Amino acid sequence: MRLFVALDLPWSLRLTLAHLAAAGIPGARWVPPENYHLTLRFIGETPGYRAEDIDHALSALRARGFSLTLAGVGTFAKGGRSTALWMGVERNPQLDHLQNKIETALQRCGLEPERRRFQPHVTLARLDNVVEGKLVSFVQAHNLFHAEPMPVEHFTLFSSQLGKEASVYTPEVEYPLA
Ligand code: 3AM
Repeated sequence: MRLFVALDLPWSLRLTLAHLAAAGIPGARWVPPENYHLTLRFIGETPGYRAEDIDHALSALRARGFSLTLAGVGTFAKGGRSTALWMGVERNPQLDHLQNKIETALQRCGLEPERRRFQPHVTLARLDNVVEGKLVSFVQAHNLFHAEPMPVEHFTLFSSQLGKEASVYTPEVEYPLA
């Protein structure tokens, strides 16, 4: 199984993001609203016995619920090319704390530490040879975007099946926050 840990989003918020995403940016492959998520930890291909360990470790994790606010947009780039367009998150120490606890729990299960800095985001589109001018206009137009705060009452272990058009993400287990 290919696994990752993420927050899902309320439907009202998905629809708001989908509305923003209805923009013409040649080279953008928009993520379908049912796939929006905020990744806390990408795990990757996992044998069954380890998936069980991961589930136990995540079940034992205790953290408080909180609220978070999506705000601003930005892009990731690799080798000078834009690869993803995303919605950002207002600074949120409780989110960082939760992500940290998940990272620690997964390392105890034997996973290699995640080397990349946690940059919370919701990917709106993946980009191939995007028309940069259109991308810049989109970012400028939506940089001051600010969503309603959303309650975070659980986090989720997802499995992902890679597809040609879009991947299929299946919530496998939801872990409640106190
Ligand atoms: O949350 P986003 O959309 O940025 O790109 C994948 C997606 O990220 C990322 O994990 C999330 C859920 O699939 N992902 C896929 N392969 C990855 C890898 N090898 C990866 N992240 C890190 N390393």
